[in-house]
Amino acid sequence: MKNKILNLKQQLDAVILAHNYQSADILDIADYVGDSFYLSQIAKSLQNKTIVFAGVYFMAESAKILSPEKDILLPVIDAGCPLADMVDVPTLLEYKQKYPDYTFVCYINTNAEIKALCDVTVTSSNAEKVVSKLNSDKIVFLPDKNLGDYIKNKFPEKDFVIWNGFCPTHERIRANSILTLKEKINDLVILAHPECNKEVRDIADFLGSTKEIIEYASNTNFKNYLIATEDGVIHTLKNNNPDKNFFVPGLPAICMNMKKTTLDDIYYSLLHKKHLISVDADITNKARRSLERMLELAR
Ligand code: CIZ
Repeated sequence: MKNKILNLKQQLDAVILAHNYQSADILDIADYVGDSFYLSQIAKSLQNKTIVFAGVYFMAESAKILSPEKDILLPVIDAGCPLADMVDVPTLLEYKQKYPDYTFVCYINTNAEIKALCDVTVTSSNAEKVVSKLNSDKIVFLPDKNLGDYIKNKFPEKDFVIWNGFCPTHERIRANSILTLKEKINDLVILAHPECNKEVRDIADFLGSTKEIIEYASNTNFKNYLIATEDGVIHTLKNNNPDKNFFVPGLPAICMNMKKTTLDDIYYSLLHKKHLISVDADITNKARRSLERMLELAR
């Protein structure tokens, strides 16, 4: 299947992008691996017309918004994001009425019509920088309450209204499982994603996005790391750092949506050009403004 994919990819002059949370066999055949924003930027910079995005819906949609002229394919159309689905347009419009003088900051894990209604998008790696540059002390942050709380604590002078959403995969990671492992393993360095709950964030040695967690483990010289984020990053961490040990607390934190995509899906996505992502032109223009504002502020 890997050879079939590589041949077809060459024939079609296509590129495969895979999110850090994909399964190992997908990560191994991808041309580029990274977080959703890095991959959207890569999609924009490539000359190739056809891009297969192995990830979840909002990611392929963000790539399409930044590169409307390209064919962005999502191999499994119902690979969604429960966190992104925790915001709906009518409730967001109610919030906008209730908080008319607030700046609406949305996490990249949102659907296009939500980004279109927000002032700026952020990722977990640039949220702090973007918020620090906003000319506003009143912020509505959505949809992730954990990332929102983490950012809020960095800006005690600002007034935050935080949406009540969460990532079910990160929410399942428990501080007591981490502490149990810490008792057994000497010098365990805890690296956690800010989508984790407060108890986990409070005991972490380092908090960062997938990209920052991967960089931190590669650029430091400890032996034992505990990884509190989706399990997909472990493959890259082990490949990049064969002499280091990576542990997970309790059962691995697996996002079922991220793991829906298989090699067969990638092959049939290329063969039948499916599923072609399309975003309404008006939504594209408004959502692109929110994404481009992030780029400008995160520079
Ligand atoms: O930005 C992303 O792709 C997400 C959802 C998480 C991360 O930290 O990479």
